[in-house]
Amino acid sequence: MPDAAQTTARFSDLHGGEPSGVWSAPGRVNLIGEHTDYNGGLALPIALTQRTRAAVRLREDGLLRVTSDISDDPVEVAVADVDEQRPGGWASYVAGVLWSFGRQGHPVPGADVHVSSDVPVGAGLSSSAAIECAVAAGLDDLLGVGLLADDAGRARLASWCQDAENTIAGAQTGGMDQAISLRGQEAHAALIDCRSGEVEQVPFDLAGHDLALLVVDTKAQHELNDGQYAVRRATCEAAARTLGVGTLREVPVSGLDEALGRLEDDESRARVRHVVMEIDRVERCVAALRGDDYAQVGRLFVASHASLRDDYEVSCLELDVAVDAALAAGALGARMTGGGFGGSAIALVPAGSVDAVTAAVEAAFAERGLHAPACFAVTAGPPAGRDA
Ligand code: GAF
Repeated sequence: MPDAAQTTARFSDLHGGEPSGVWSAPGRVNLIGEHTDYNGGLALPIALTQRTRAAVRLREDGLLRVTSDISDDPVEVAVADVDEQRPGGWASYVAGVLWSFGRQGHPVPGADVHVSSDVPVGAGLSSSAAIECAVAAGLDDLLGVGLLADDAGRARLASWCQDAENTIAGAQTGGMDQAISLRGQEAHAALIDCRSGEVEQVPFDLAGHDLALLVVDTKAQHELNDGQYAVRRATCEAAARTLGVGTLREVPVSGLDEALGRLEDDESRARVRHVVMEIDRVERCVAALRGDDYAQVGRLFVASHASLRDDYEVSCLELDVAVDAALAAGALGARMTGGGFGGSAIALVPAGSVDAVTAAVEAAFAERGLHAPACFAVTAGPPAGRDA
């Protein structure tokens, strides 16, 4: 990824002068706990070492001017005009954060921003939250808000970024991605309780156990604001209303059958079954990680994928091919990660099998005439912060 000096240099080329600083924030892989965050449930993501950098300088004329390494053409919008879907496209993730700061009583007088990233875009690895959190870290520093200083502040900043994504970018996402980007820890997975907002750090050191976590970016298109994600969320919220609970988190596994019996259609039953069982799998996965039982972690990955594929119906051919090929080649477990409908899968593999599993996945894609995937091993990196 371009380092802070390169991001500064690009900023100077495109905006003139120096930025006031450079901040960065990680993408993420969710180990398990998918489509649970907006149900008040549990999720267990790691922050990646792949990061998005934002070089930022405030301006006083009410204008936001954004550039990125992907496109030199600046997007310009008056801060006062930022609104639902305006300016639209990826710049909404930047503009949305300015809007959120204003909404929280910290008006931004304008800004020049240059974004560079090595979080693959559209791969379901949370590239959008990484942009939001890098920009939020910069504004927090430059406006002297001070929320980066501790975990409670970072939790607030994460909720402002989520507000930006929900309201300005138009994706009704649940908050896991912003939480891990701001609150993750190196060499740890974060057990996020999306009801209480609490985060518990769980040691995550695969190398010490001769294991690796392989990401398969399927290159299948993934969009969270195309309607399907919002439909899943709405179905869960309607089911919670029918069951008389605030969120599906309140349905215990022991009461699942009774709850399912009170729902009227098979689709709602399948969605609720996924959510309730997935929250339980997160708890079991944390116990397995703490007990160094990686065979069990693998089994839970497999069960999670089957549930997302069959009950939640958010998988796709490419994700299923990646998971099946990885398992056939010796992975302990594999599953889609993130929102689904494309994006990435993960596989827990013996460290010595990374190349063999990669080759098997690539061969399976080639056999089916699918776009070549990108496979790479990942580790848990640090959260958002200032780079320069
Ligand atoms: C996307 C969303 F942004 C998250 O909030 C979460 O719901 C996830 O899909 C599914 O677990 O990444």
